[in-house]
Amino acid sequence: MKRMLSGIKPTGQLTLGNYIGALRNFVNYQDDYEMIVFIANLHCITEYQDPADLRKNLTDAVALYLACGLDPDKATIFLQTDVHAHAELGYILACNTYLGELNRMTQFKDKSAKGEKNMTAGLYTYPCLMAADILLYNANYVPVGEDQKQHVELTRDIAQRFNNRYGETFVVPEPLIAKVGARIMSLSDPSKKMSKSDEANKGCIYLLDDPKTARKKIMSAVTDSFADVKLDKENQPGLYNLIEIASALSGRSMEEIADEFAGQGYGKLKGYVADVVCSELEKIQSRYNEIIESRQIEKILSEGSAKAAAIADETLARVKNKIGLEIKY
Ligand code: ATP
Ligand code: LTN
Repeated sequence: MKRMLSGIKPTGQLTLGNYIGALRNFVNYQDDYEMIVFIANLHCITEYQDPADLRKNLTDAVALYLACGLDPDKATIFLQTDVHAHAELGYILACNTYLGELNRMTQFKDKSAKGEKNMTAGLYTYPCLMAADILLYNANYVPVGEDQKQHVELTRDIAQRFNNRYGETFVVPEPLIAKVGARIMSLSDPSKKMSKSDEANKGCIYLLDDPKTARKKIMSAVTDSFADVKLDKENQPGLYNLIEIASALSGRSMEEIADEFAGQGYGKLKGYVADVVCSELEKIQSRYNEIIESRQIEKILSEGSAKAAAIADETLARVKNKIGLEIKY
């Protein structure tokens, strides 16, 4: 069975973008692949997090993984910091990555271009840690949203370089990007990705938003003044995004949905999108509440990290041996 690995940062609450672009796909893959998913808590401290908020977000993220359908009997689920090999291999890979490569990472470039102050060294070297996350497990595939493709490609370059330098060590992974929903856009600004760090909060639907709030956000989503339901990503990006959300969640094609609402006002389409989203949120939230009450999270994480550490420690030992970092007795 091929192995698949992915992670989500527990920065703030998980969003509908995380669900459609990543989480939902993990659930679909867990029957056919050996699935490893983790909570990337080391990645999220590349920017300051309030400790109490972070603790709460960690629990919520695990509970949401489970509520969305990840099954601990099928997938290995753990917290990144519970497997020490991530930080250690992250450092080793940083020593095999060039500054020029990190300078080209768009996520970092965009943040610097915005003139963000207090950017940390951790944010800069983050792709090396992400490469470690993936390479430790010899993962064949990495299901991610569009924004992470570049980081997986860098991981491939780092793995190939290491293999060339030290001999065959790492499996070179491939990114796996869904055809629909790989980049859900903000409802208030369809030129931007729907993001947890959306300060105004209006453009982002959180998986724990109460359905009334989610409906309001959808009904006031920015569209256009053409007053014509069509699939035109370039000229009607807001509308396109709404149809993509509905398509991803309903399994209907985007064309079919656009045809159904052609000639009707945007209000009707928005109402449909809201129905689809709210019914998904209600399902997720009711399971989330059960999981929080069942108090199983700690046990699931400790079993998950034991399984993960067995794989990761073996890879790390091989890496150290190849590099010549240990004395052989
Ligand atoms: P931020 O929103 O702060 O930029 P993030 O949500 O991108 O953070 P993660 O939580 O680590 O960061 O993302 C987890 C997964 O969700 C990744 O695979 C990412 O590509 C995917 N993802 C995130 N936002 C979207 C989106 N708007 N559309 C589709 N996929 C997304
Ligand atoms: N960088 C990703 C989260 C992430 C990840 C990973 C995804 C960290 N490590 C390994 C896939 C594989 C993000 O910011 N969305």
